[in-house]
Amino acid sequence: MSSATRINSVVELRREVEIAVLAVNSPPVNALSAQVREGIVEGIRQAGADAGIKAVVLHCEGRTFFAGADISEFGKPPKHPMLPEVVDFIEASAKPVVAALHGTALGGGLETALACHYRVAVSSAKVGFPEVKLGLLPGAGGTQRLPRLVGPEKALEMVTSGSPISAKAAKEMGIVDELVDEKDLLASAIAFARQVVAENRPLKKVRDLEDKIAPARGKPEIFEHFRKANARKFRGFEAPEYNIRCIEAAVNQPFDEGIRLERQLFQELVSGEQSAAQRHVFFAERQVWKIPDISDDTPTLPVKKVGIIGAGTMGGGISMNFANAGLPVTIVEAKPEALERGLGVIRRNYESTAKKGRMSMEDVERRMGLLTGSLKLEDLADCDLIIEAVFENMAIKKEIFSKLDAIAKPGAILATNTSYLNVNEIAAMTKRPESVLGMHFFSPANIMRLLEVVRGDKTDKRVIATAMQLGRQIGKIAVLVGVCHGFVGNRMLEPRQREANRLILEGAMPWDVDRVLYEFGFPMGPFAMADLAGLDIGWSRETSKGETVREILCEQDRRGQKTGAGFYDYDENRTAKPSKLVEQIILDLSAKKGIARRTISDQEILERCIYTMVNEGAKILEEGIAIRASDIDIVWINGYGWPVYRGGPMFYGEQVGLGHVVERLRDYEARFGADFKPSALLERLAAEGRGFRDL
Ligand code: T1G
Repeated sequence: MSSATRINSVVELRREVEIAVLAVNSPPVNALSAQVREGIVEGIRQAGADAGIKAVVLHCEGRTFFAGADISEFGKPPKHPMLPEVVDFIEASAKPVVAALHGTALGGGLETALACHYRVAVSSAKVGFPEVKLGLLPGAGGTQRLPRLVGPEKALEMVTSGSPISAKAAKEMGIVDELVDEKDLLASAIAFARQVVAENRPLKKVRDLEDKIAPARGKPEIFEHFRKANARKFRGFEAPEYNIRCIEAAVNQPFDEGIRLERQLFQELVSGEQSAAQRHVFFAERQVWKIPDISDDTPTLPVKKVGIIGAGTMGGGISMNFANAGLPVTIVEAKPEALERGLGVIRRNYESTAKKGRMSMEDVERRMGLLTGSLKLEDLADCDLIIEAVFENMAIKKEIFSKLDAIAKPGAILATNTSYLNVNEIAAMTKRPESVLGMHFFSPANIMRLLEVVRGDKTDKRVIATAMQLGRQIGKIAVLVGVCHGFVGNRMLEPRQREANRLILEGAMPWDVDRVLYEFGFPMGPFAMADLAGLDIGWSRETSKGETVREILCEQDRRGQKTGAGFYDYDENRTAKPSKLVEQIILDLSAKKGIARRTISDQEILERCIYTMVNEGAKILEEGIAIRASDIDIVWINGYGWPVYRGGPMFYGEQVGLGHVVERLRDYEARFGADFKPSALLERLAAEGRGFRDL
């Protein structure tokens, strides 16, 4: 090795005889911050000016090639050179620049690589354009260079899905020129650069490529078809359409024209509400793991064997998570037929995944092989973690925990999957409350990403650290919450349900409320959701008094989709239609309750359903049930279908303005009572002109 020049604190230029290595080291993920951008441009400039240098290798140290632009810089005053300037500078270099890819070359990182004249990668590398997940588009030439390399169809898929592809697939698609040895990326990249020089290969500028886009020119049907095929998936999101327009421009307009449009559309998105919300979610998803009084180096307890009590819908789904992670699971049921049914459901689940080609039959057998059924609690004596997932009844749960206390080995973690009940009361049934906590999964538990980890008053920090780590290990996003009725998610669901039920008695119809929340971005409204889940959950004819619409519907055997009728009528394709009969039931009940129905605006429906949630969230923060407001946002986005492009209820409250939320709540309080009384925290923040993020 000959010599090195430090360009700045994160970039160094090393000379390997006639090849220069531009080495970047900006942990944790070599984000393309202002310093990195500056260093790259200066490095290319110096290499260009050095006659002895024939080519440049762009290489990142640490775990990955550039993982994209520095997301934390968005929304702040621009610092030049901006990334578009950097990529143009690289591409315009008179000497070949070879990008050496490892880790995750994403977003601006891949755009930087596409501006290089050649790209080599280790097989484990991944490349992709995740910008759409941030409500953005590749704003440094990616939407114009990618289709020139891979064609419009593949480019559309990559920029609208945001999913990375493997280096192998990238090689097949022409993004990567050569796959090199895992152990020796830099040496292989230098050797490749030497070969380029030795063979006097041309400076391959992606911007000049035509062969992949020319065949699609003047064929708008390609894009129309793509839009139609993905309309449902893209519903509510702005960014996908902006990405499609850029790819369409890449095919039909000269490169620089396309770049101009890309720049304009990028600016529109980056300064918009949706991207601000999705960037908030990006960082919020990384904050949830940080617990102020439990440091990252808190020792965790070994979990090699898991026990699940209950093989019903929740118990079965929970078991699959651990089997998927390679952990042996013993599932205990009270009756043999229930156990058999539970294991049968799990096998059918796996087999249907295999039928869709997303798992091999060997995989199915291996995971089923990790599951052992039992009818005896005693068989859980050697488990490191036991999760109770039985019927939501306090007496039953208390009985189970007092038995478990006598059976489970010392140090075993005892968790309850309760959705509402007091974890401290359950823990008090044992002599080891420090080992008891809640692990609240969401149905279907093998699919839903959210896990509420419920911290009891006496739960040990190592037990919490272990549960959070396990959550990550089984692919969940774990949020630590405190003990209260319904924890965070279900507690905030109650005011929304309450208002929805009131609104249909005051003048709206179920399909009005559902339409407003559907258009807001939820996958479905509360009444369609109730029909899907079944209206008779927790209902019995003996105790039914016909005092709510739901009770009356159940009394008339309208139990939801499963009976073809609930709040809606359902046809043979389970398509929901507003029901004249339900309308009459509601009108009659309003009259019976002496409620004078009135016209209710969509805005009132939205405000009463959403602002009451924000208010409840503020109370949750006041009580310390949630560590931070963004945790509440993550709960609602990953557990209750809150649209990610609205950032979560607390972020949305801030975007609307807490002052406005308080004003609207006060108005409803004056008209409808104390349920709308703004929480003290909300009042204070509004008065001080501050937000939850300032807490
Ligand atoms: N900018 C700023 N910080 C980032 C970052 C980024 N691009 N990527 C990661 N971090 C931080 C993250 O907040 C965390 O910080 C730490 O790094 C480790 O991340 C113009 C517009 C690369 C797959 O969207 O997907 O380029 O919490 O915990 O699980 O066209 O990070 O430790 O303080 O996630 O190993 C496009 C985003 C940007 C990729 C690694 N790029 N990053 O996952 O670690 S937009 C992205 C990721 C763009 C241009 C456009 C993942 C990862 P802290 P981590 P990980």
